Amino acid sequence: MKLSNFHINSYNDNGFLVIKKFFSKKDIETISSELNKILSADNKNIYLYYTRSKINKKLILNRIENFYENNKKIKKVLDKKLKSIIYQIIKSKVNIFKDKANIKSPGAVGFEPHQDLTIWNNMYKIKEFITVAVTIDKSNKKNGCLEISPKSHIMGELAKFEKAIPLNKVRKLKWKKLISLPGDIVIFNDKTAHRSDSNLSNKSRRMLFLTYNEIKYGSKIRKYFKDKIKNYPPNNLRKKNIKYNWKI
Ligand SMILES: O=C(O)CCC(=O)C(=O)O
Repeated sequence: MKLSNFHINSYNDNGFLVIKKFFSKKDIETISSELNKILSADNKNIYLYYTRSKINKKLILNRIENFYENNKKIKKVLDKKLKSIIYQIIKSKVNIFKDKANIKSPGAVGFEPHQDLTIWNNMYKIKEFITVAVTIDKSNKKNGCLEISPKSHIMGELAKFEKAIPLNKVRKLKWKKLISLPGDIVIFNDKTAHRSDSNLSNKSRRMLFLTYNEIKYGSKIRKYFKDKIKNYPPNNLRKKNIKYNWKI
């Protein structure tokens, strides 16, 4: 897909860009069925995170991480198309930095308003990250669609390190609910404030979040996941008597 100047200016002005129907139905079906296969396979390199449902306190699947480098079919669908679209926006080639599928099973809690910058600030000396969110299941107000704050990317750091944006600032920001259909994408950067509500519907709301860095910073994905499972391992790799803290 070739982006117009209108798209690129819109990304630069607002801090995000929505592209409807970016991935075909077939692409999304491939990703969806591969995510399901991951759940029934036992690949120790792909990490499954579970939390408690806010509706009935049952253990529910929350996130799948590190599938990008461990599932050839998903990688093939995503790789070229996303790298090409990012290239058109930031005029630089990129490497994948991290990947996750937020499953948002029924009852999953939402995400507090935050900028990714406050968590990854200068991580591995990388100065800027760009993320693409890919809708797998339709998202709406009931299942906690992504919400973005237009123009927040030019407001500097809105929160302290590893913290959510404080309420007095959240109230002053504009918020836009991004209701989406399978195949839609939204591109934003590490300064763009975003959040989402809990999923109070009876179906999952799966959305991929693929984060990239410019190639001049190298390829850090392996290092990222090595450090990640040390600091915040998936449920099946946790040690007893240690409290692990999820940072936004
Ligand atoms: O999945 C969502 O609803 C939001 C995800 C998010 O904000 C994040 O992972 O940083």
